[in-house]
Amino acid sequence: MSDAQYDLWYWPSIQGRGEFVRLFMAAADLKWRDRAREGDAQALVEDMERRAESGQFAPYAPPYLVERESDFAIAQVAHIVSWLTGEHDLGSGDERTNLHLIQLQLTITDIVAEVHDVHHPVAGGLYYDEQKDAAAQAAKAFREERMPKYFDHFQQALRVNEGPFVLGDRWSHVDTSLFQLVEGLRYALPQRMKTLESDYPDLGACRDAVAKIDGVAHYLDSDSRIAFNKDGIFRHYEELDAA
Ligand SMILES: N[C@@H](CCC(=O)N[C@@H](CS)C(=O)NCC(=O)O)C(=O)O
Repeated sequence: MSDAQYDLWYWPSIQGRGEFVRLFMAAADLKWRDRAREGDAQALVEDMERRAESGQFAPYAPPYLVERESDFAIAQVAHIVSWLTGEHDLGSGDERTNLHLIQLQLTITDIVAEVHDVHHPVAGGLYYDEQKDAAAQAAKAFREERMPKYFDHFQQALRVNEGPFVLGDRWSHVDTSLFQLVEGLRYALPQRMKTLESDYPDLGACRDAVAKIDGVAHYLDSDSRIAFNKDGIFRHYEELDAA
């Protein structure tokens, strides 16, 4: 019998959006089962169908997290990590600050959607090869305009309490997601990150501090942390990267 409190449901062969939830749970020492990795993608499809037919509110898309004892299922990365924050008393202790953390997490959701749209600017249902020209255009705009604008914003947030985390010396769901954002962009756009990162030392310091959280360090060292690949959200296509 597993002692896991939660079931995470997400596509098994990529980090994807599921990784933001995994990193948060790892930092918080929460135990979960990665259900589609124990089974396969079909198991995920079937679980979603079952929930859609249950007459209860159901997730639209993975990732979603299930509290095993109650079968309560909750979707949307930003929503999942803020729900867990409340459940396990991992917030700032101040309601308005917690709202600002959620605001930042939702902004991370926005940039993650833009990262996806760089390689799929026309349609998610088409292959990358079918939209390469549009992707090149989208990548240029993302690298030159969007990345610095988002990074300015995250750096400003990291300076409110003088780092290394957004709350100062206490990590939150925003920091674990910033870690994944930096890691993902380093993989996808290494040349761009190399030139940009020197302007954003606070972002790198946050990334390094998250990597040192015991639960995260242990997780990163485990088989559960699979490598980035060309099916995930953060994808490396050489032609989309430039300094
Ligand atoms: N805003 C949602 C996005 C969820 C999402 O787009 N999930 C993807 C996988 S990363 C999916 O399977 N989408 C199916 C669909 O949109 O039809 C979140 O942050 O969790």
